[in-house]
Amino acid sequence: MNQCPRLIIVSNRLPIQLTERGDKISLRESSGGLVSAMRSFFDRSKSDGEYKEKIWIGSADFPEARWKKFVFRNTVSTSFTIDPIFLEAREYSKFYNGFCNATLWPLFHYFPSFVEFSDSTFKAYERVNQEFCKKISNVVQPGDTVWIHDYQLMLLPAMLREKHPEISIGYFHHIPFPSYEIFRMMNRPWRERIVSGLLGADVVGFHTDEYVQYFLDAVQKVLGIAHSFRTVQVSSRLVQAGVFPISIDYEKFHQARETKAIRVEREAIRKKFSNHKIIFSVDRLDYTKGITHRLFGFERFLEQHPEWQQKIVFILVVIPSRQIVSKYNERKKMIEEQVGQINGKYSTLQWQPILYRYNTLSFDELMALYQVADVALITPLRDGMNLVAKEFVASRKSQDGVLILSELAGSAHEMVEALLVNPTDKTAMAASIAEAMEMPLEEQKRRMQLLQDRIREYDVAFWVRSFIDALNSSKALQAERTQQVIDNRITVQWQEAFFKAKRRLLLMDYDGTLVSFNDRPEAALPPPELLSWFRALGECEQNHVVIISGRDYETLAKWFDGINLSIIAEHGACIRPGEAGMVRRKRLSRPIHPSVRSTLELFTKRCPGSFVEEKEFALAWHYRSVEPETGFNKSRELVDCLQHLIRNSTLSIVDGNKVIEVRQADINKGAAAAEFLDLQRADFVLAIGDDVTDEDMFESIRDRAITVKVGPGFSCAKYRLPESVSAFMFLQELTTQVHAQAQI
Ligand code: GDG
Repeated sequence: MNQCPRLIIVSNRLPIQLTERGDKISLRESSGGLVSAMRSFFDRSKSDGEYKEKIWIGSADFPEARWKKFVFRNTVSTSFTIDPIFLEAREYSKFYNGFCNATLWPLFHYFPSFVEFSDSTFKAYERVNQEFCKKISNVVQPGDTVWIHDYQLMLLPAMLREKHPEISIGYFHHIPFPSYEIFRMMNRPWRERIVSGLLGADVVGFHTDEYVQYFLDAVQKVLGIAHSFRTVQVSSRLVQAGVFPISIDYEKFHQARETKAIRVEREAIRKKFSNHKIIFSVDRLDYTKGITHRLFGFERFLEQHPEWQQKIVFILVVIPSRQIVSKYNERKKMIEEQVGQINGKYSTLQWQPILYRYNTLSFDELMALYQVADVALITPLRDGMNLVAKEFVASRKSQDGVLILSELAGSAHEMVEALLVNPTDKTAMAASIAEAMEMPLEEQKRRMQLLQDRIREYDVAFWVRSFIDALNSSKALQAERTQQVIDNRITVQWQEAFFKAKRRLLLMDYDGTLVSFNDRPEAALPPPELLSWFRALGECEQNHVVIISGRDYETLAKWFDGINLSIIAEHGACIRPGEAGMVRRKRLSRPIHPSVRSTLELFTKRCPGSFVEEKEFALAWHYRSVEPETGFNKSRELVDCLQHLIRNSTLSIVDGNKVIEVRQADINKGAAAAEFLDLQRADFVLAIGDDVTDEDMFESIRDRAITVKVGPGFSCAKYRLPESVSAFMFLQELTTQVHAQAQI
């Protein structure tokens, strides 16, 4: 293990600019959100020495020769060790302008009609991700943490995992993750590559809970892997999806008022617009930013509120971006025509409603604008988060000013004190501008204070810290949840413990554990050897065998008639202690709603081979005999449908092994198993099962029992028995040898 863990940050572009003028080459760290996030985090955590080295890997937008010249002449002094990847220009363009910005960007921002589908740009995307993988492989050492950023590198986590199974990999997604209806517009191979690509990470992070849900939904629908508590099991690894809303370096924006350069800028703007209220917006040129819709909203405001004409100015700053992609140039033309049209219509000889600028801003100019504006109008049609909204709030030292924010930006989830608008609704936008104009100072301050308190507390250092903590604890969880595979040594230990024990309790699931699954559940009869083995166990009063199953009581009672064992049927709804015990049935608080039954029946009709099993406390839809892909797809649809249906009821859904069951939420194997344990005082307890319903049992008695999961899949059991080993044979071996010894 590496004694000096290192953090390797990976993003499409490096956070530096390397310029060459004449003989002089200079390097400047860029002021982007991610680099200032990382820098401020490391500045604050310098003393803890968590990472001995931080390396930033990304593609260079400067020629290799310039880098070599620079490194030869200088010691690179940045917050990070910079390690550039040099990609061939045409390849990079196919990757970046092609698949990244003409396919993924519009699709993930809900602009399906803008999406270009091209196999050749996807191939370039694969190749560039592969180049990143090669580069990182040359650098990475055991014990390192690799943190990959954003949609340009979604295939990279899995590529890297294949080569370095043990390293810690995090991925953060900065843009929205779309709903499945949008995501599925990509062909199946791309979908599979992207979803499995992301699952190469240990933690996959998003800005909002909604994006996490959409991602997990895609995992389930594309790869058929179910999730629970935002965790997915990929072969023997656990992958966690989490919500980590990115933020800003609050103090950098809050304290910036003090610099002279900003003061000069600010005073100049104030002087120019001394009798005007200022509305301000700044965005990269992008169709997702909703600039044309915003202009419509502003125009509607001028139309409906003539009293504000000549008293207001809208400073609209658009930052040049992605000029090679045709959709961006079209957008520029549209914006400029619209600005011209509004200015033409409303201007007087002394006044113009919109001051439009198409250029980048220096940090001082940006700060000055944040500080002088009365209103920030930030109305993207979609935005992963939107940091401008947070920067505006942090810059308002005197706590006045109003933020109007699109409800479709990720930041709207946290910034609820802003005036939230639908960016396509020009009437609502006009009303919000009017409300902002008239808002009393006290109310402005009340809202601003709440917004500032939140951003100060959950700033960017918090974001980095919480992601890295999640990554570290995901590794710890993996270690904890990695089941020990049962071997000879363990079997011998258990035999000794069994032999010594005064009372032994064996809690055994039936289908999939003691007998194999059968297309027809009624045909999965216990084989004669199983019955005789149970009989032998039951004859010794030290042993207490419990069959714990989702099956109905009558079937189990008939099959095990005459054998001294207990039955927990229907996941605990019906319990019979011992052979001659009283059968106890729990009462259903009310019958399962008829709409659940009709839904299951509808799915049965649509899906030949499936059927509904009626239990006393549950309804189960079985799809074991359905063609696998159809069965799986239909079962996902059914789960979605049932989730809506049973919301706010006392029912729960169990997504079992080729069966979906709806039942009372408080009835489960966990509660029933714990009840037996509490009564028995057994000093050897073994619980064994294969299905998700057995997880309740493992969870509830984990600290008091030997818990064994049969076969693959996520489990909180401590031990695992490979599917290839018959659970019945294993148990027989365990107990009969002990009995043989006892006879001697
Ligand atoms: C992705 C997601 C998510 C912009 N122009 C100038 C300038 N900026 C600075 C702003 C702000 C940042 O760039 C833009 O903020 P975004 O939130 O749009 O960030 P992006 O990196 O473009 O976008 C987005 C973000 O990632 C973080 O996860 O919020 O949803 O699309 O910091 O101040 N700064 C200066 N001059 C400019 O001309 N000085």
